Amino acid sequence: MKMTFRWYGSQSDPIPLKYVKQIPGMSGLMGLLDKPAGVVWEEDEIKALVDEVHAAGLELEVIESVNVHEDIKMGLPTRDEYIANYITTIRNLAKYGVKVIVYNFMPIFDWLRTDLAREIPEDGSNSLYFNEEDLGEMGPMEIVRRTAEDSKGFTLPGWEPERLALLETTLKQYEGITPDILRENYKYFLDAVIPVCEEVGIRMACHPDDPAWPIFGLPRIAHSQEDYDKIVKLHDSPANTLCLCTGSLGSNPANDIPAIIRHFGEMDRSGAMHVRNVKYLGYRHFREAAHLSSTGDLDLYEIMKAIYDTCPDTYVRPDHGRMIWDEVGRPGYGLYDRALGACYINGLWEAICKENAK
Ligand code: DNO
Repeated sequence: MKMTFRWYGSQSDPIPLKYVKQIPGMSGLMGLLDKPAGVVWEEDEIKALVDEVHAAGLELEVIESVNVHEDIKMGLPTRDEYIANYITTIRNLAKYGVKVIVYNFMPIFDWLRTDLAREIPEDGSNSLYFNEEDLGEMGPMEIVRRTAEDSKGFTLPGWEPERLALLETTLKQYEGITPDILRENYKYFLDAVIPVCEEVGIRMACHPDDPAWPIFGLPRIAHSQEDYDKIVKLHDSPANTLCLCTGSLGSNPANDIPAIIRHFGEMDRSGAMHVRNVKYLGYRHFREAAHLSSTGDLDLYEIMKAIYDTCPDTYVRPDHGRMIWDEVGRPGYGLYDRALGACYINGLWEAICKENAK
């Protein structure tokens, strides 16, 4: 396992890389450049980021959120030009030592919450929260407005303003796109990019739908083991992998997370992992919890054991943390609780390794 940390770049992330390096056992980042979907990530920009990360004593082997343009997902004639750009980005990233690209194929919305700072009554911390009932009242335009308003001025992953500005039009364009059509468009994309990944030594890792069910009537095709079985078959290759995010998949209690990790770990399809915990509050109603198993409903020990047994070399990052100790930061991406999460995951890992070495 390589422990990593999501970081937004020195222009946008209030957490200095020096602090990230000081978290015990941190090997590197799941980093990103803040770029609109569809554009090429230029070599000089990638080099500048890689140099900065290396200078801090960290690695940059995983890049997150190279976002797929909506025209690719919708299968529009313009998709070929965006796929060509994506391929150039893959080649550019490979030149600078990137091994895994975490992306998603969700229409319009990446992750979605109805409250970015719901107080946890037990201890006064707060975390990201979702209640489908609230969503019904809000509708897509309202949720976008509220999310932007509540983000405390920070850009949020997957909520690029230029993309969401076209929300109404894009929602209309998706009418008639069924899950099967979306999958066909996905295959078209994978058939183009995966051979390039094989050539340059990069693995694509598909992030699940979050929450793990369809929203606003949009087709969503990556929220269960069955969905992912179809995705790996769309283009069967060791470069066509998954980012098994425990909290996203785990928002649906029907998903058995350790079993899903074992299933795809055994197939060598775990490109990267996001590890976090979820607390169920009702039907399609949950909040994010501290990483410690007993504070939520996922069993982090069983999750780490499944990783140890089936994909021990995968990249892991502590996913969203709560806001604690009065930290002011990007919702889900503060320093303190994610650092605690990393330490806890490392502790589980050490215990599992020692137990198995006996
Ligand atoms: C949310 C993140 C996601 C993820 C993207 C990858 O917090 O885990 O935004 O990075 O879905 O494209």
